[in-house]
Amino acid sequence: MHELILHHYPTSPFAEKARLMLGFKQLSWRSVLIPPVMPKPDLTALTGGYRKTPVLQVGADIYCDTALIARRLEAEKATPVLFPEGQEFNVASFAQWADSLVFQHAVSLVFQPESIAARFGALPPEFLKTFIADRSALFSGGQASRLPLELAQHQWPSLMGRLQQQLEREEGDFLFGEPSLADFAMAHPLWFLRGTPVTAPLVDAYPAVAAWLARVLGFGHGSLSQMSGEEAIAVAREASPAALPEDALVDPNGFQVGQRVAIAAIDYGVDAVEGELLFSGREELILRREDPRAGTLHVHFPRIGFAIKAL
Ligand SMILES: N[C@@H](CCC(=O)N[C@@H](CS)C(=O)NCC(=O)O)C(=O)O
Repeated sequence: MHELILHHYPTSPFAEKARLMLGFKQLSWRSVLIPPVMPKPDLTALTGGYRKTPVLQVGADIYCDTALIARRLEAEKATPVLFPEGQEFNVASFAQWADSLVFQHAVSLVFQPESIAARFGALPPEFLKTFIADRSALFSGGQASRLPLELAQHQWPSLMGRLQQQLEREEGDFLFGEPSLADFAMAHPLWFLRGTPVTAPLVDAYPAVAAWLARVLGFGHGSLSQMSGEEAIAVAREASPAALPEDALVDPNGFQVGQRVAIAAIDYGVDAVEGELLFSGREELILRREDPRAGTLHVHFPRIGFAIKAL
């Protein structure tokens, strides 16, 4: 059995979503810290170009995007469940909505000038410059656009008001009754807002929301120990990729196993990963690629939110 290796950095909200899912399942994992801005040479040696945070590595298998990481963790340890029986569609669809719409609100609110001053004030001004240039490159070529601050401020009371209304009921411990992926997807943007005194009141003004967030964050991060990027690459080089899943699809657009393709996120961070298509399933696509440092890798992407092109 290979160890679970999470490539991440502490301040990333999507990384916090992954860390909390690991904590929820009480898993042990290795933590590889990656830079918050490009270049990320050790990470892209593994992914082939995908640069977003976090990425999960299991031996020579690389999982991009927390929607797929959630499914890989469910396969690693079945209980407690992230996708409760009978709620699979509701939970995955809600998570997709929160990861995009609620997260967009949080980004816009956190990156308002007063909040930037509080968040980055203690750091050298060159870091802020590098960070802003990196994030504008992150958004170039993708379909996502930044939500204007005024609109985020305008809509936020409806989002929080609805959440507060649902959670203040006695049976309102978690969004779908029992804990699920939905809670982690809704929690990470709020954790992000909480990180700066300017935006924390946007969460803390809603007591049932704050109490629910404390319950979700209370799952913790599981048990972790640090690993270097170099060591993670050596793990990949020495491992053989896992057997492919059996439930392949006839690809709706006619892509064939063995074909050379490029796969890229469609919203932002659209750097394409090239390789040989090995598997096209209902939820995931798997590419084989060779890396001079990491050897033969299987890179996994969710179907939703990623485009595939023939090379
Ligand atoms: N859909 C992705 C979104 C990941 C994402 O947007 N991560 C942010 C950090 S929270 C990111 O990659 N920012 C740029 C970077 O870290 O280089 C997922 O679910 O993993």
